[in-house]
Amino acid sequence: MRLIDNLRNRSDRGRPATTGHDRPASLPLRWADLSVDTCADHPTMLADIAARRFDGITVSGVYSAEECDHAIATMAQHTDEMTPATFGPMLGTPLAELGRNPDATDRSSYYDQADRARARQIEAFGFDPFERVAAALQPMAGELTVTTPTEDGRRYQSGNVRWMEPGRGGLKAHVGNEFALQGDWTTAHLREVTQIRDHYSWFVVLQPPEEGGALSVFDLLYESHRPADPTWGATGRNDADFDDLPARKVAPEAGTLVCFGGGWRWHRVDKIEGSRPRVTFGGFAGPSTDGTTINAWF
Ligand SMILES: O=C(O)CCC(=O)C(=O)O
Repeated sequence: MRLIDNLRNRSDRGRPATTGHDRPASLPLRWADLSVDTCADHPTMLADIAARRFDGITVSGVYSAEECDHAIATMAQHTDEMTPATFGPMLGTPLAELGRNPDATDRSSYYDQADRARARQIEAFGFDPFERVAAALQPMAGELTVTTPTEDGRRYQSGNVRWMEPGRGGLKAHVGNEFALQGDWTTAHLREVTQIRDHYSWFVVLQPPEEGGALSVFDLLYESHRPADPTWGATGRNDADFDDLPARKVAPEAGTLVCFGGGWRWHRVDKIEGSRPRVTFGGFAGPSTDGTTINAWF
């Protein structure tokens, strides 16, 4: 698999202010484009996003292009271990999948697969890729420590790798609170230790697509917007009603971290075009209930 050329300047900065529908193509959401060297200038950023005072950030330089290239080439050798999703395969199985397994009686199978996925990630990158994410977020976390929670010594999956293939529709419009607030036994321990309402969504782009595939962040909040199709099925949902809504388009180059209020702000991954999958490493995070850490999980 070939990593693509530098896609610098593909974020919405500099894009035309209107679409063919005479609607704004980008919104003045409260968003900052940072680099790993400038994160320390924003020590309250994660608290501000959690409190809905700020919408999101990009942080460039979390991985190098060579690290992304190497990781993708290595992980591509393990397609047999990947979990199918509507958009393509994933290396690492979401906690939410546990509830769909009628044989599961506890979370041990989730922790087992989290261990396997982490080992594959470390093998592919040559280091634990979440450690770099945590190091980038840490200066913006105030007194809190960015980490991954454990249950009886078993570690949650910090994030998974998503191959979003062209022609499969991207990831339909959603908002994290739709799912996070359902609260069955699969998330019972997570909810004890982590505030999952209004969680952060984060991902690092490992390979941008050729065309499309931007993260669209809409000027719509969880409480104040009902989608035309309220259900989420095996293929996601029909989100055509979002097509002409103004959105901030976030489409950074490989190695850039995106962290935003995905729990409370409607968003989607636009349809992916061209011949190359969009590949990201990502997950969710939220402040711990004891007020000491920011916990990442997937
Ligand atoms: O991986 C992505 O780009 C999508 C992230 C997302 O939609 C989410 O975390 O809710």
